[in-house]
Amino acid sequence: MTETTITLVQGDITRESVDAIVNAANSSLLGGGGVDGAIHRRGGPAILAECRALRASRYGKGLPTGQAVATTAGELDARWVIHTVGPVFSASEDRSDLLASCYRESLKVADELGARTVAFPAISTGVYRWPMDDAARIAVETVRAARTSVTEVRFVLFGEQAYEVFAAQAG
Ligand code: AR6
Repeated sequence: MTETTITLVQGDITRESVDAIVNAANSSLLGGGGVDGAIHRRGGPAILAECRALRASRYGKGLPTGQAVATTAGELDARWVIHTVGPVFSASEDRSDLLASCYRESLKVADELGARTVAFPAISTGVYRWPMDDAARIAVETVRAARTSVTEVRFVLFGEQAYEVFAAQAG
């Protein structure tokens, strides 16, 4: 296991140059809005074609929440996209373990691929409504605790507020 450096960037994850970009997908694997839409738009049709093939072969019922699976990165400046499904935030049920699982399982897939640099968005903090400060805490704690060969985890935050919240957690 190597030391994993956490870096923070404010910007659009589809512009990052890394071995693997993580997608905050949904279990259909067929695209959506937010980061998912941006990745498919900029990455081109090869990603969706592989997602469809994964559905046909392994995930007929969808990719379960908290799990992760890789495809090609199409035209993105990366070798792979790792698709993971975050939990929808619930005020009445603690789903933190599922959110942590997204980071752990994505890093496990990265290790299987041999990826050393991995960019993550703030999973579940958009359409799935997870409060940014709590999501940032879970993200940073989980990555710090992970046993992985990934040397750099880059959190790519959309907007200054998200960046500041992650900076406070990663401090
Ligand atoms: N680069 C980096 N971060 C981004 C970008 C981008 N290009 N675009 C948005 N974000 P979301 P979720 C931020 O909604 O909450 C999709 O429809 C955004 O500001 O993309 O996990 C899927 O198909 C927010 O902080 O993902 C699912 O149905 C964070 O990325 C559902 O949304 C995550 O927002 C998943 O919801």
